[in-house]
Amino acid sequence: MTQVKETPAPSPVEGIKAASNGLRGTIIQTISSGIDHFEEGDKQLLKFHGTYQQENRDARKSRSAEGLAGKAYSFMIRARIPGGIVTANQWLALDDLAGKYANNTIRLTSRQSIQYHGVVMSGLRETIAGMNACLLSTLSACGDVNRNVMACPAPDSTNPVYKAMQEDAHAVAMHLAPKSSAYHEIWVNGVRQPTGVVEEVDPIYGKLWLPRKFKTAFGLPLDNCVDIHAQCLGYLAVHENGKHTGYNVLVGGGQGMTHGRADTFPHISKAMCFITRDQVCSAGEAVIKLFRDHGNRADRKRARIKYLVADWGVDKFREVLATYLPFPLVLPKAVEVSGIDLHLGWNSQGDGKFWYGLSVENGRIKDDGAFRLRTAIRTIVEELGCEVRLSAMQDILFCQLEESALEKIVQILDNCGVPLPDKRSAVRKLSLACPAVPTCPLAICESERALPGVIDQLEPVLGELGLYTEEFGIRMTGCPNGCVRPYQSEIGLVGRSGDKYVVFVGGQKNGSRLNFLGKDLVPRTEIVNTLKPLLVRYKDERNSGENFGDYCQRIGQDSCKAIMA
Ligand code: SRM
Ligand code: SF4
Repeated sequence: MTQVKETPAPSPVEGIKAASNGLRGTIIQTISSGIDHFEEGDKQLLKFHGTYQQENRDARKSRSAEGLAGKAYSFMIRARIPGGIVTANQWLALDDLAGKYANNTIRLTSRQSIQYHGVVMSGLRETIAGMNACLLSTLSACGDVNRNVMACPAPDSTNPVYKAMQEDAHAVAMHLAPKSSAYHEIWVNGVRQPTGVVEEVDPIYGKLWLPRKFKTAFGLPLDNCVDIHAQCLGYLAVHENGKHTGYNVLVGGGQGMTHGRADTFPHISKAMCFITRDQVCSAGEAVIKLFRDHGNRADRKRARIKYLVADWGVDKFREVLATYLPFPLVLPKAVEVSGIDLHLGWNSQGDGKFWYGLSVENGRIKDDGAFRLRTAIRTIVEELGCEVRLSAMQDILFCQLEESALEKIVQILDNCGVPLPDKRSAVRKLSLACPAVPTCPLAICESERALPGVIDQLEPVLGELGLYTEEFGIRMTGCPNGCVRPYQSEIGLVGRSGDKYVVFVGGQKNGSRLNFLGKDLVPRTEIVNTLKPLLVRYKDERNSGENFGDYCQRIGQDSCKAIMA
């Protein structure tokens, strides 16, 4: 008797999407009811609208001591900013909203966007409406759709590829944006919700959207500041005979994994085909539709497109992709990423204007005592009327500046107690941390609040070893989901349990490979002591020009583990 293979049941989120009435759920009814939080179904749908329901985890103890029932609910709101480009007026409006409705901070994200934290239900609609009023959206900043499309933000006109990538990123973002009318009904127009079922089928995503989130970026080989190999879909610029002829389409990057589940893992994207610039939208649509039709809808831990690439292999993926592309598949060109630029400090744009890149520690823009970063940025943008660009390294670039602006910027930063990029160690500038506690519900350990202390401990050790100016970074996350791409970093610190982290080493600054596990369950206070013997060996044994990650790769995982044991 032939056995019939059972199809696994779709995950509960699939049911929520199917019954969502075009992503409406009962969001508007809940907002109007005056309660402070949403129930599970709407919580899932809110993500498509760009917001997550969260809880202040710091407040748990004090609430229970005060006998307060329930949680301190609030919302994280994320913008969609293709290529991270924001006008001066938009920045000032975002800053106003941070003060009016959020916790007085703006969080730059690892995908060139911004987030608010701490918005309560009574300000949720006003904040999202306010963002739309300055022509920014939150639609599809989160959810099972294509998220914010990244592109290297440098306003560098000496190489036309930068502008081309920024334009193409915008075109792809608009092409892949969901066509749901629920978003404007709920947040922008305040139109009464239609009663009954809304028959809306998205032309690209269909009725059930994607099996899981989807991420896209444009990068160039010499400057992989967007970490193109961590993306579901990457467009890597190809130059032939000095001309930008198109892009290699890379598919299947991703970082998230789950401790104890060996079938989940970070994965580096693979080159699938070559396309010309006029094919960027149709190629993106083809990859998305392939994922829509073949992605895993039963197990959300294995639902990312990287698992299709890993399970099928490149040849089968290409074969299937060819059936979705509206043009013949051309094999990719021989192009690899080779560098990264942080775009910090004072730079000529090549068109008579300048930009100034400011390093923002872990992306958190706030005023805190004598350190008044939020005021400094607001003053610079107000006084210079400059365009703002956000980087995937959680930094900010002030653009289209006159030569005379430098003096003013330095003066404003100085007045506000903000260190200039050249006053920060290389390791601090190259490091990233995710928000983790208190806002992220998935955090196992601290991250944004912990990394500065780890770097404080590390800097004197680097000084002592003569490695202070060495260019390598630490990326820390409060759980294995990998929100700041820690599995590609020279040093990755991933929250494991309580105050203990997994220490990874051996990545490449330019994001071209994965690192490997060096030591598990390291208490936070022991991280620097654990790394020190490896740094000593690096200093003594490195080849000329060899960086820390390359050294760790050369001596191999077993040796690194033994040295750090
Ligand atoms: Fe992320 C979930 C923050 C970039 C992989 N991420 C979350 C949530 C929304 C937690 C949740 O589901 O409730 C975090 C909100 C924390 C908070 O309090 O704000 C969160 N992710 C972030 C940000 C803000 C980190 C940052 O420090 O900048 C980044 C927002 C980017 C943006 O503007 O869109 C952010 N997240 C990433 C990246 C990096 C990237 O995209 O280049 C990754 C790894 C790449 C990837 O997707 O594989 C990433 N986030 C995840 C995952 C793991 C997904 C998986 O494949 O298993 C989760 C968990 C999930 O989706 O269930 C997650
Ligand atoms: Fe939260 Fe984990 Fe992402 Fe950090 S890596 S923001 S702890 S989901």
